Amino acid sequence: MIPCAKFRGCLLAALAGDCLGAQFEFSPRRSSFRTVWLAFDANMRERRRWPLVYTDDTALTRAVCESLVDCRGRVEPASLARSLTDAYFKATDRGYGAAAGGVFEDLRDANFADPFGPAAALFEGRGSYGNGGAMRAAPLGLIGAAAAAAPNAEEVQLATRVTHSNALALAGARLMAAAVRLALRFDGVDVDRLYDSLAAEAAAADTACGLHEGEASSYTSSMRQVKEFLGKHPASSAVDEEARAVAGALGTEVTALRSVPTAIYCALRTLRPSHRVHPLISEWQPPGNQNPSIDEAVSTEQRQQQQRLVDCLTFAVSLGGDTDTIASMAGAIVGAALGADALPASLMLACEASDAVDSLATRLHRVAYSS
Ligand code: R7I
Ligand code: MG
Ligand code: MG
Ligand code: MG
Repeated sequence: MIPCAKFRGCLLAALAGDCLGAQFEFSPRRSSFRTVWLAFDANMRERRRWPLVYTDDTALTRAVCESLVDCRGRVEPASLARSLTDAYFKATDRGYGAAAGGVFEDLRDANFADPFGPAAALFEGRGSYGNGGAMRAAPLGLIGAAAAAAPNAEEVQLATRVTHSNALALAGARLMAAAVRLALRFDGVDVDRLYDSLAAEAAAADTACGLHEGEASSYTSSMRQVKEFLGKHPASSAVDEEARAVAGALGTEVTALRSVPTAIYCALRTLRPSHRVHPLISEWQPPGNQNPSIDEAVSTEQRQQQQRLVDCLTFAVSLGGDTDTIASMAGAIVGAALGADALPASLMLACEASDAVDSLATRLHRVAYSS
């Protein structure tokens, strides 16, 4: 059985990536690793509840969880459409993609009669290739890792099609869900094996969605670039050059193809046992360590896990562009591998609704193992 702490780590780190990244989303210029880190450090030192609000990424991830819990771990498109739409109308100002609002309005106006219709009509019938399906796919990876009768890749595609029907969006969401599912079983050592499994998932997703290897628009070719970057091991002093190169090659756009492989790189980079967290962060003590009323005293090992996660989120945001989404997806993968101990209490205090996300993760875990 996958421990509940891994479900919680996944969803809480996804929340943290969204909240931390939102302050930088589509800034006109990329920020240095140091600049991003100083902002995060300040966020965690505020020591008040929820200075950081979450965006559409978390609103819809929560909605996916709610629907999965209501449907005993299954993807039911009508339930999911309703849950996503409810989340949207609860707060339409959470930074939704330009096409998303219209889909939710159409779904509501037709009383969810055709959960796939509005999304299929977008962009002259080609459907959106935005990353909005992938950004909410983590719960599908969690539930998919657990029960034998859990959502498979086809069901991930069904869940995605409620808002995104383009092949690039479907394949990206499949790959993201697979990354979370595989990260839950990561042994802490063999990142090459995790990469190989992900590359196989990318190839399967390309084939299933009709994307062709060798063309620029395939996850297979992006994953090959991920492998090249993983082989490089640049020094911490070159972190901003690394970020520039990764952002240019893999992308930081709002499209699934140019954000999901980027998030996977951020996660695998951090999970390599040889990875050294940036000196700014290895010298950092979670602020609550000086203030036990916030952070319980943590062990050396737990502090290292926390530094690793924060290093990952800082690097992801330093890539620029779609920072909330890339950091949220990278966080989901790393959080699934490391578990909830990797979340500093001071970071959880700073992120909106962390308590609600935490209990939702626990409910999802219960559902995953009760069928
Ligand atoms: O994919 P989506 O939900 O957006 C998610 C992003 C994340 O960064 C969130 O944090 C939030 O900021 O938004 O929203 P969509 O509107 O479906 O897709 C995003 C954008 O991608 C669209 O608004 C378009 O600009 C672009 N796009 C396309 N452009 C041309 N042709 C998506 N599909 C197409 C297309 O087929
Ligand atoms: Mg967002
Ligand atoms: Mg936005
Ligand atoms: Mg975004």
